[in-house]
Amino acid sequence: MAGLAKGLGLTPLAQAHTIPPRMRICRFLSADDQVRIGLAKGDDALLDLSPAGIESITALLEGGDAAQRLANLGELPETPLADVTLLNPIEVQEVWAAGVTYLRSKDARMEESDFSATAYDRVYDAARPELFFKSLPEKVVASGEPVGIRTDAKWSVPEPELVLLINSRGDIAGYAVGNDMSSRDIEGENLLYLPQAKVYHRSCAVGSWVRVGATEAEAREWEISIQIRRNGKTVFEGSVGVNQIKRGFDELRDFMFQSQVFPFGCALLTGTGLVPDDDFTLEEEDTIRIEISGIGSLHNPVVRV
Ligand code: DO4
Ligand code: MG
Repeated sequence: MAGLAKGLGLTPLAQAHTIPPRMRICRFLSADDQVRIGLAKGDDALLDLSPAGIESITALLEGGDAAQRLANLGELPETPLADVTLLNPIEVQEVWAAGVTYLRSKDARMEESDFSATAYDRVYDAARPELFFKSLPEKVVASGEPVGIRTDAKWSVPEPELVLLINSRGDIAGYAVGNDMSSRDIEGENLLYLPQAKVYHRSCAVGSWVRVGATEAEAREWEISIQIRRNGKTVFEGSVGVNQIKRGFDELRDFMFQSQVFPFGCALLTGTGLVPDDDFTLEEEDTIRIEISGIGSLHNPVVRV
């Protein structure tokens, strides 16, 4: 073990570690350029899970109770976060998104659109939620990488959202921080343009931490916050409680799995409750920082794509 840790450029721990109550895992690039899975140790370090045979987030989430498995590990090598690169945690999962799950999202969309306004009103109250495909896993942007605003859009916003990581059996096995980048003028012009407003180069960011072992009741106590900075100044900030989401997580999961299979599970962005005022649009070189209190933060600069 000590030899393996040394070979990886990591410091072996003298004693078995104590698992933190806020159990968070990540995918990271080690100092020797290997993709590995890590368990957060406080805010500044991680434990490398490869000596415990944990080589993917997908396998851990598929295996059943990830938190229980992580609580029963022995001694593991520790490394400072400053020495590694954190990667996007979505390995092979399709990424989907729910919409109009917060009142603020419904109201803002009704204002931005003309003849399709009633669609938002109706779906907010309907039994069936709005669910749409958002991204292939390999196109998801990691924390630190640029998110995109479309060249042909005039009104672009980030959508800070809680992400559910659901395994192939439909268990909600983890939670992450996501950004459902959107072109409001394109969506507002005609609802049939939604895929163009939502699915384009660099339009989906997720990262870096996956919180495991939390119930929906715990997640509903978290706060989602956003800060957008431009030329050294904050140009938009806001926060909303996860408890403002209208639909239950199981309800969203059940519709996701209705007449559908996800062989490796899926990721589901659960909708936004934070929409800037109508005179706000993102600009190139803005920076976006999204934080969810129970998970961590996602930060991305903005580029035109
Ligand atoms: O109906 C369009 C998309 C809604 C959405 O992405 C959201 O509410 O977060
Ligand atoms: Mg959204």
